Amino acid sequence: MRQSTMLIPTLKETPADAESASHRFLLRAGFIRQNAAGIYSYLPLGHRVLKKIEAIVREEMDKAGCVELLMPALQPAELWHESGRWDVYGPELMRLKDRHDRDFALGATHEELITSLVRDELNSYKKLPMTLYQIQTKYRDERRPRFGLLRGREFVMKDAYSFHSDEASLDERYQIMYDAYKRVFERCGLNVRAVIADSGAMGGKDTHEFMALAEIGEDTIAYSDQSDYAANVEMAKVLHIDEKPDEAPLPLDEGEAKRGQAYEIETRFFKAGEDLIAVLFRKGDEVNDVKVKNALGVDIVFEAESDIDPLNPSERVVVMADNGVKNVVNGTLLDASGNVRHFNVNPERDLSAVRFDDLRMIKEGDPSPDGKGRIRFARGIEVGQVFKLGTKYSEAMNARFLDENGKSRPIIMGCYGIGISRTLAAIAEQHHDEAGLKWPVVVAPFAVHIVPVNVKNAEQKQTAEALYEQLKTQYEVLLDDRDERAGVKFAEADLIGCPVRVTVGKKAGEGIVEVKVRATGEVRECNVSELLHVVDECLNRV
Ligand code: 9G3
Repeated sequence: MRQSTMLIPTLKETPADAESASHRFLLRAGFIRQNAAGIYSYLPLGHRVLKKIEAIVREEMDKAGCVELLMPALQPAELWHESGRWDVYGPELMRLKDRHDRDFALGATHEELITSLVRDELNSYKKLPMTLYQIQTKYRDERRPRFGLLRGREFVMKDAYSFHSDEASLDERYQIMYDAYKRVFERCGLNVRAVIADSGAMGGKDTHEFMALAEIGEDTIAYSDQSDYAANVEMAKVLHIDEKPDEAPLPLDEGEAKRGQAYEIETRFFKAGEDLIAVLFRKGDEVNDVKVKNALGVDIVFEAESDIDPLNPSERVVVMADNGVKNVVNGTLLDASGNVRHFNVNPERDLSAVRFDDLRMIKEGDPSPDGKGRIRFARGIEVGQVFKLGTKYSEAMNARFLDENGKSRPIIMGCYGIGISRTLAAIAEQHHDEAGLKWPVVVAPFAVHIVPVNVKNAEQKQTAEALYEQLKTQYEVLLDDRDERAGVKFAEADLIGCPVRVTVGKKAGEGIVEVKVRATGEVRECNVSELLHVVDECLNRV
């Protein structure tokens, strides 16, 4: 492709609102342009990368036995009423009315749509299992879109849905998708960790998130330094180790309160529906709301205010405590405002009615839940997620099948997402330096970037054109045929980040050109007669 025909509006300055590296460089290198908050155009270079990522995803999905289809972005509200989610989601679900004043949702995800599609077809065990997928634009009206493509309001997702007659079949499909996801991200050149994640409001049970490691990531991963254990920090289990100080238990509230981390027990209150929950935990520990809601078996809990005394509750309150509280002897119980309410609290004697559970956030240095090594933290960008949905949607929407005994059962489902546009940004986060982007070969907008230093020099121009004609038979080549200063061309080539750059300069007359590997900065001269071989070597090594 000739650069003079391409729309690559590079920027010299970093736009003020670009807070992440990928946001900064994708804007500056002319890959994307913002049209509104969280809404972007993929300019030609960005579009080429997006299509390459889609192609890798499509190849792995097809290899994994998934069948592609395409569903509408405009979804009739009736389906979201059937699933009960029309009223569950707030302003994040974008809604509109058609000319007949009928309600529609702009698709944030497609569980309802796909279930309504298959429920009249997949009505016999003979037609199961089946896995369908699409690559489609999704809409989620994020309160705070940020970091460019990392958290947009319109984005490209591959979403797959699987349908099964039994759990064993779902488990098998889940593993196939899990392995396919590992291959997708490996091929994209992304350093990704699959972490145990919380199923959240999605119902179902198992779920894993695929996290691209990056400082800018919004999620925190807890991983073991000596095994492949890794979990979303909110899901990481804390191994309880029974270690008590050898101190004699004293009578409750007699004498004086002992202060400090070893003795203090803090209290926090939550509301779960109508219930008021008090959670006791050791000073220095942090309550994990996700664990509290999962322990209570509810979808969501909200922080609550209360000055109730957890030991002598004046009204109905469920009192729970993190396992760490068991190791306290002669503890000092602080109420939600941090005031001492009791002291010399000894759990076996004074907290016998309290329900103990793993309720705290895991911390760096904690033993890994699998007993191997210690926990470390890393930031990650969630680029993929696999869910065992169970029958949440098939029951709500009456998607049933007749089993081999003629008994009607709800279809068992799984769902699997990859953020295509988010993956593009994650690759940029992991592959850049201060000069710009450094695309892995398989997703690069072009494999080779030919840069003649001075197009006014006949020798350089002819050599560049000849090399372009020759190389483009083997590779995708971008020829910088613009009449621009050399410095500008080099800086822009580094910004755009094609894996190999061929510079045609003064030595063109002697048949010598310079080859630069963007990823390593390695530069070497070679004769034009051996260029194809050298480029081949560079591309296969990068
Ligand atoms: C909504 C809105 C936002 C949402 C959802 C629904 C996240 C929603 C979870 C999923 C689960 C899986 C299929 C592909 C993989 C992920 N944010 N989720 O359901 F209405 Cl506004 O999307 N869906």
